[in-house]
Amino acid sequence: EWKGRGTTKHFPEIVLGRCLIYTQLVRPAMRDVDCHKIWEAFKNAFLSKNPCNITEEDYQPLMKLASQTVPCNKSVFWSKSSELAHHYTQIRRDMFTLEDTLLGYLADELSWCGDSGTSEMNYQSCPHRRKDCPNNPVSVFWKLVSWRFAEAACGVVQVVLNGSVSNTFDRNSTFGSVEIFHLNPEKVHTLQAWVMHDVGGGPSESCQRPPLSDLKLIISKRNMTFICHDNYRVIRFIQCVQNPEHASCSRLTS
Ligand code: ENP
Repeated sequence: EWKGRGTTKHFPEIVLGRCLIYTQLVRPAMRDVDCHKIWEAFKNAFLSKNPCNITEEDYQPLMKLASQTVPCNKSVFWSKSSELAHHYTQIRRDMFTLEDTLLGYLADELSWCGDSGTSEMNYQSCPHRRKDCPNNPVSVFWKLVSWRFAEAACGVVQVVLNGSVSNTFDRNSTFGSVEIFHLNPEKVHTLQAWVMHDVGGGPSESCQRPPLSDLKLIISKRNMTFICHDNYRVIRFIQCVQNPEHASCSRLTS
């Protein structure tokens, strides 16, 4: 009936399993978190409810159970650069993207919804954000966790952007529409943007071009310092591990 993909197969087992892996193995400091309670709160947020009418309040019990603090200077945002940003934080284990926190880890790449008539998940289809309705279980979840992740950030924050697409800074993205407006200027003094180009990539955006000057303007108006670097060396190393033969990578050590 809906235009979006249905609930991911084995959703309950995946969420419970990811919760146990995260709290027991990935971040053992969180070993006392009760994953069964987390799963109960997660499903109660959307099961037996109209999947076009989900609210932030529906997720409040889950938010409370899974609360977590990211240390200052360790938050990493991203847009159009999911894989690279996550490789970066997998190496720099002290840094966190949203998907390196429990809530983002639980839901990463998954789809879920129920419907008001039954207490079952809908494995056939779920509402699509643009084609059906914006207040669906998945979109409301990501908007809420992204906003809370941004609001809680402190010190210097980083964003990994993709300089090889035309919408490097996209005002309609979660980063451009939710996260930058929820950074608290009383806690976050600087945003460092890393504009990464694909190794051997063609024409693209850079720190000097309009999309990035838009971002600079928004950040400066909100009283934070904006720093932008094209092809930040540290992240370039990661790209070069995947493309060791490329000429632009062999010059990197000089
Ligand atoms: P993007 O633009 O690379 O989008 C990442 C993914 O989020 C895309 O697959 C996009 O789906 C999906 N998405 C789901 N709901 C929304 C949404 N609601 N929205 C924009 N995209 C949505 O990066 P973003 O959007 O900036 O998100 C990354 C940041 O958000 C990270 O910093 C992380 O902390 C947080 P589609 O259909 O557009 O392909 C309203 C606006 O998750």
